[in-house]
Amino acid sequence: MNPEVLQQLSFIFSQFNIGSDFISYKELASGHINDTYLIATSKKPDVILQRINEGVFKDVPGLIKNKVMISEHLQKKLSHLPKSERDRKVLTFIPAKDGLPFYNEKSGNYWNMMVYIEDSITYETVLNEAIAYEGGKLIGSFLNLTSDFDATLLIEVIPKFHDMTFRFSQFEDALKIASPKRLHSAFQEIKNVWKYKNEMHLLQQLKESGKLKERVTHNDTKIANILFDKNNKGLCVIDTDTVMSGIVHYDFGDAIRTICNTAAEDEKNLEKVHFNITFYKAYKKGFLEEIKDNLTPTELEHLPLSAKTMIFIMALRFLTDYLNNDIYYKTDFEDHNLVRSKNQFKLIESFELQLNEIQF
Ligand code: GN1
Ligand code: MG
Repeated sequence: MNPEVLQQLSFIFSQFNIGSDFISYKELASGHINDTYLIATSKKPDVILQRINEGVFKDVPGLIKNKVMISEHLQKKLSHLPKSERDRKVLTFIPAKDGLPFYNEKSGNYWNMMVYIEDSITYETVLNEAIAYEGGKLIGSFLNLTSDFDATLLIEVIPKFHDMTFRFSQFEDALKIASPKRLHSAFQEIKNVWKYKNEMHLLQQLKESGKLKERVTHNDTKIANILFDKNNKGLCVIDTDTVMSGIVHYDFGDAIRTICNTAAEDEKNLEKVHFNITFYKAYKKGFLEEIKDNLTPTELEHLPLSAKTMIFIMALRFLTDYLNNDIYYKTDFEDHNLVRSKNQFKLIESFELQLNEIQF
């Protein structure tokens, strides 16, 4: 443990209303935006302390209010379950000593604390069909249970987050300022962006014309944000930072982006990157079992397109950040964002080769 980090975390910990002592910390480094730590405490439960990136999120108190409201809603919807079970299926936020659901350091950093769900597992890639199926059930159930929550009560934490036109305009701005070196390295990916442009705006057009209903969506449904228990049963959807109003396609598609990728989203060896159709079918089965009655025929019809669209939007965003010299996502090496973008484009290619099977 780094002594400075230890000192900072134990101080932040002491600002929260929790009747136990700080023992040790471990960084959980899977996210690309926030800093997340698992804190071992003297009395159970252990907790998660998270510093929210206020460069990315402009209204952190609003974001935390969103998360707390959604957790409270889910807790009510699952009130028939014993508390011990409910507490493993829904995130519980712990307030600070002043009663606020976060602690704001003098330096401006915002922290929030959650109960750590014991004996839970996360994956970066899916190992088998059963996990894909459970992932689908959990995302479907999240959407189903939040479908009666008034999405207009949620603030838009990142305006136009999944808006394709907006992501294209950011990409075009990046093209203007990118270095010749990076433009050259990303030549093929830039060409790909233009190739898919029209098709990748279809969902947004349907949304804008009112044909796809807006509702509460999670907006970051990658596999790493799904907790499983020791028997690989889906437990809880975590990282609710980006819950906002959206369309089911965002969550259906973004989950597939990682669940059906045979490699991690930043695997460099593209030969390892394939779209796993068996996992797609298993995921879709689980998803529909939970939410089918809550979907319109138009929503259903466009689920396959949502997979391609969400893979594409991440390819585009990683590429844009690469052209901007890595100002948004955390990166571990020089071309990390380019690797991520290439990986997502390879996944789209593999998706396209299997489209006939995916549509049915
Ligand atoms: C970011 O930080 P993390 O891993 O929760 C990003 C998502 C991307 C994801 C790609 C606020 O999420 O949109 O899908 O990286 N979150 C934000 O792994 O931009
Ligand atoms: Mg996130």
